[in-house]
Amino acid sequence: YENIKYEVSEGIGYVTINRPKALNALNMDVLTDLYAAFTEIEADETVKAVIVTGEGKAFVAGADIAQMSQLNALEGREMMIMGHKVMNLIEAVEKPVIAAVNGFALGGGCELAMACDIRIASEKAKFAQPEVGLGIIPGFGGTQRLARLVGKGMAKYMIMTAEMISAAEAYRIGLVEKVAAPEELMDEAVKVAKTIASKAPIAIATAKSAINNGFDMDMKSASKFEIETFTAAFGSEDKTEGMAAFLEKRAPEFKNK
Ligand code: CO8
Repeated sequence: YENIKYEVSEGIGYVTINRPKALNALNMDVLTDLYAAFTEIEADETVKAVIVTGEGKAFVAGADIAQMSQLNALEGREMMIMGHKVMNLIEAVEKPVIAAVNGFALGGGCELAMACDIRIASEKAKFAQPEVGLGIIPGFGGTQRLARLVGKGMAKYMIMTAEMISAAEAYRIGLVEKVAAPEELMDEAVKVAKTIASKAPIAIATAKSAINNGFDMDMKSASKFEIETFTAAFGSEDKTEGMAAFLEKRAPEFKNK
């Protein structure tokens, strides 16, 4: 990959957006690399959890304004659709994805963080949806995911004022799940990734699917969906192993089966 770094170590996939000179702004090339990397991750059984972060002082400072400024409405729509494809793939991939937000997460960067399952922010991170100041609106799913994460009122506040908020404020409103000292951010993200990776992979994947899919359904349909996904996990070999290990007072050895 030319615009991201991707490596796997001890079952964890590390995706680092790597355009530090442009504060990791998302252009079509970065989006294409991200789509390819997550397609690779989806198919790789050795990857149990993923951490997404940014190189340098930013997580991602948004979609690339220089590139967008050159696009007409139709081309802009294509870029938007590509962004949606990437975010939807990250949200659907059957592995936990953690955003380690090391700095600016603005516009498309905040949207990328929101497509991940869990967000851990450095105390130095800053969040905003500044699009209205550029004459546009969030276009990589932000109007929808922000409202779902922090509620309609706060989403409207952030999107309409374009105000930049601190990590502490992002934590307060539920936009991030944890805040860490800058030098401890990656350790904290790895700790969470390893904790999740130590659990039964089918259970993690079905929990992710049940929460994500059920969230957009009415309660009745969502509970039906939980019953169906639960049944898949209940029939797994890892369920037999997990429960046997508990009863035998030993650590389970999950096989993703
Ligand atoms: N796009 C392109 N280049 C960027 C971006 C960006 N989003 N952000 C920063 N850069 C570049 C700067 O232009 C600068 O380049 P150069 O050195 O060549 O002048 C370099 O990165 C460093 O940036 P600054 O000098 O500005 O650094 P500062 O520390 O002074 O400021 C900020 C940091 C506050 C983050 C500032 O760079 C900034 O405000 N950036 C823009 C933030 C923004 O508005 N983001 C939202 C973009 S819109 C969006 O994400 C829409 C998503 C949906 C798109 C749908 C597709 C059509």
